[in-house]
Amino acid sequence: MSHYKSNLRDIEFNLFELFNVQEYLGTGVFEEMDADTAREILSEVERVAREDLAASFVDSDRNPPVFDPATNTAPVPASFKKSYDTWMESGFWALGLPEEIGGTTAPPSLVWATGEMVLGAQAPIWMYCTGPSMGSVVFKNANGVERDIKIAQLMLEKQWGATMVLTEPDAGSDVGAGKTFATPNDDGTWNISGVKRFITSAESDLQENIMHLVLARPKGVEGVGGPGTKGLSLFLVPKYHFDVETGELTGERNGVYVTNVEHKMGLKVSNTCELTFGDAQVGGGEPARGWLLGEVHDGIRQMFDVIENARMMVGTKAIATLSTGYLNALEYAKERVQGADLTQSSDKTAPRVTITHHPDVRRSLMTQKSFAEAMRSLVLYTATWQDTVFRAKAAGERDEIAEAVNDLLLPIVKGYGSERSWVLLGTESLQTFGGSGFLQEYPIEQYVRDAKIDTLYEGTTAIQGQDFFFRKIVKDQGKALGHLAAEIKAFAESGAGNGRLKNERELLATALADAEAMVGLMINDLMSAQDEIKNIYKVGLNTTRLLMALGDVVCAWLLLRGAEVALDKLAGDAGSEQAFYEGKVAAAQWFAQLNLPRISAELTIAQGASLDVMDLSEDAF
Ligand code: ST9
Ligand code: FAD
Repeated sequence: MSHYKSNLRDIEFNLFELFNVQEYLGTGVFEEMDADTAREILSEVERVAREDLAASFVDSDRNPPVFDPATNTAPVPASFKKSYDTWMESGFWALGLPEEIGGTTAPPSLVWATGEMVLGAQAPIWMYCTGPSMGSVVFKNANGVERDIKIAQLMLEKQWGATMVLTEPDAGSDVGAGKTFATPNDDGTWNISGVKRFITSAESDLQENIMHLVLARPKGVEGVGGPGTKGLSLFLVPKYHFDVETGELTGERNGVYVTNVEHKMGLKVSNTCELTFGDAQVGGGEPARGWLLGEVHDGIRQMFDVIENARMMVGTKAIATLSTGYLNALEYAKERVQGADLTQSSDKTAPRVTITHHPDVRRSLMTQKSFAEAMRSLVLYTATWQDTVFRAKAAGERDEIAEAVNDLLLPIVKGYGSERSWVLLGTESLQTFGGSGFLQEYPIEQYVRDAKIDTLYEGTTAIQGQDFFFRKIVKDQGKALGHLAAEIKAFAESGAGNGRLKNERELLATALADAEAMVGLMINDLMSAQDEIKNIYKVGLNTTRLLMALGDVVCAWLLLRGAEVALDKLAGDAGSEQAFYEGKVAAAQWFAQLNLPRISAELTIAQGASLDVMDLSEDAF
């Protein structure tokens, strides 16, 4: 039986009942992708994910790849290869990629809806198969250079692997501290030298070639390669050399080798590699040759095309895991008989009941349900802004507000999504199983281990909080936040829910006002830092708090919008869907009632931020 429990009904609710993507599916740039086709794709991906991809989930955790230092290889287990091959044969990985290089046009909302199911069933498959999507970043940044366009096409056609190569032992969050450097050759190629750390998918036996997208600092070239991130360029460095015209491997090994694979807490089948470039002592000692992407030295901006997508991916992975964690917990709770109903607790002969009868278990289950559904809505809502960006571009225009709102939401998806999911998987989903949750008989302990990484890679939560405040709010001059806040305010002040959501809309209005007050407070602290520089520490003490607070507000709003839709359906004859819609209303009310009042307390805490903790001597910790 599959560990993976999908929630296709709720995905479809979001896409087709809440965000109404069918209004633009089958039209314009999405002419070939109508709503029926999208539903068929979703249904088939759900089946493949649940049956084929999930099949290797346990085996690939218990029998992870083993690094062989003699050959610098780390083959994946056969079970995983089988799942991977099934996914590649399905062709669904090409959804959303440019047709010019062999992709299939599809709205990002559909791509991320499929992404949830793949990432929930066996996340490393999505990660190993991102060669074609990184090919699309190569294509986008090729700057008209024929060779790079060809490479992008080959990455799709050949289904090569690819990696994003930023991190070094002394350059993690601080990417700009990277020391790996590049020197130009006469033939237009570059030699890369250095050691990168923690590189996902840098070695496996899944693909015939791997294209590494590497940030390195050009050396000895005037005008480029200065300090910090802006001195980094992006190089394409293949594992094996190939004929750029045909894609045929030449048989020559490039001098980029995996020199270690980490032993990790979770996500074990996803190889996390030390990657050594151009070391005479490693492999055959060949130089690591690569090409500068495009004709520009603009590496960090180019890499952020990958990072933005990867941050969305990480948030979606976390949320997908919470959803299957919840549904597994729910199934267990419906069967596990333990104790008597609380109303009969003094009667020692009272019948024993399933644990769903206990108030504390119901509290836990509804907390899991409301967060899983709120954050699914958050992912798909964000994706609909990406749809808008996509449609504008296809029409030869730019929708700047859609771009900015998407940018604003990304740290919420990644930072808030991963933190809430990882915590709830441990404190609620696993807890529902009692001691059994701690056992490997059930998938939850693996979910907890596999999901922790989501708060760390692609920028830790601290980095997401800073990105959110300094870049997405301050640098944006509050435009995207203002747009979103106006929509939330309008909903709170509307008659949505015909009185049934009145209390929750009031809670939403207060929470939004408190979160906006927190933004105001932080901006004041930032301004005051012009006179007293240390006041910037007060901002830094609150950036993660603000991210989490606004995450709660946006999630509550989305759930309440969903509840409004559900109430409309319930006003008619909901038939067999009665319980589904009642569940949507209940989850929204629960989320709002339990989470929104806390934002006022968060504001009070934020207002109390003082420099005491910064003035404290390190010895006092
Ligand atoms: C990693 C991988 O952890 C883990 C999982 C891998 C899974 C497999 C791969 C899946 C990939 C999916 C591929 C899909 C491909 C796409 C498909 C498309 C269909 N937004 O603030 P400044 C830029 S990997 C956009 O001064 P500092 C911007 O150009 C490792 N751009 O920064 C900016 O210039 P300007 C992940 C942004 O102080 C420039 O950077 N590691 C954004 O120099 C400088 O900005 C990390 O994530 C943004 N939000 O450097 C590192 N932010 O301002 C985390 C910056 O002129 N650390 N730029 O526009 C950080 O993010 C730091 O804040 C820092 C700071 C490095 C940016
Ligand atoms: P550090 O940057 O040393 O951070 C340590 C702590 O300090 C964290 O809590 C952090 O939040 C905090 N901190 C650091 N700087 C600041 C600051 N300025 N303000 C506030 N707090 C701060 N990298 C790649 O390039 N490619 C990959 O494919 C890849 N895959 C990975 C896979 C795995 C399994 C892992 C573990 C890592 C991977 N990484 C990859 C690296 C990952 O992106 C980094 O680990 C991450 O960005 C954090 O860097 P660090 O580990 O050096 O931690």
